[in-house]
Amino acid sequence: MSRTVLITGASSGIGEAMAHAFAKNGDKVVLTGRRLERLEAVKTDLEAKYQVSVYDYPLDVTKKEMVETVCQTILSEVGPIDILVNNAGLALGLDKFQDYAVEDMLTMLDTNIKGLLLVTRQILPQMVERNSGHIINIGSTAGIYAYAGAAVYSATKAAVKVLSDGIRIDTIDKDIKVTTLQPGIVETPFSQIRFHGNKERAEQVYKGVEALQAEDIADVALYVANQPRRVQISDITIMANQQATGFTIHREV
Ligand code: NDP
Ligand code: 8X3
Repeated sequence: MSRTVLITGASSGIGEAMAHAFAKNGDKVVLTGRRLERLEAVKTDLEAKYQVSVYDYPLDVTKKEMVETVCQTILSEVGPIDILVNNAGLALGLDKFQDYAVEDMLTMLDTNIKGLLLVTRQILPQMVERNSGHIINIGSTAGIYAYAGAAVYSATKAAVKVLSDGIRIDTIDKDIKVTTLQPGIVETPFSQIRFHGNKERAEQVYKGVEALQAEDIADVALYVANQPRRVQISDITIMANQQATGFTIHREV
């Protein structure tokens, strides 16, 4: 049966790949993100490839009023959301905590934690009311293993895991699943964003290692979403073959 899947951060990387995976599966997808032109391009691509309805709504998850308005508009224009994928997120910088740009720290908190909880707060009540739904939150191996220069990013992803656990407890008497998906190193525009557009530095992150691809994470998200009613995958960690912890990576140079 076709479901309606709302994805935050669907304009790029893992979110875009998940939009393809769900659309290919026959699900309706609702794409959100800040860059409307990117959302439109993804929508056009999906509509050309798959026979499904695709919607797009510009949304900055850090803006409280915008989150409220856009989520309520989606619920009234598209209808109930069966699967919410909280994927929008970012790392900014890779510096010692004592040297960190404060603005970058706050943007990570606002996007990765505040954004996730604001969107979920808007979408979850209709799942509770309908006694049906699945929330898939994108954490990271960074939330399990802290690493140098990433104290705040790691803390935000640890918070994603704990928020997921708390929401699972609060909805335990409802037919609602909550999953934390924790990817390791995935080759996406993530590192370019982290290094404020420095392409050369971003390329170094993936040098000598066969990094995960966005499609690998999308496959896992679809697997998690396609389990029978009795199965709830609470947490799932996906590492690259040459990765042992967040930053313990064997590189062939
Ligand atoms: P990308 O940079 O390709 O994608 C990030 C997405 O988040 C974009 O679609 C971006 O859209 C969106 N986004 C960022 N800020 C906001 C905001 N304020 N409001 C709404 N959307 C926003 O990176 P990835 O695909 O790699 O990252 C996706 C998720 O996966 C993130 O949560 C990241 O932390 C996590 N992750 C990534 C890993 C990796 O190695 N790449 C590993 C583990 C987890 P737009 O700019 O249009 O708003
Ligand atoms: C993003 C991947 O390796 O920077 O979560 O933690 S990493």
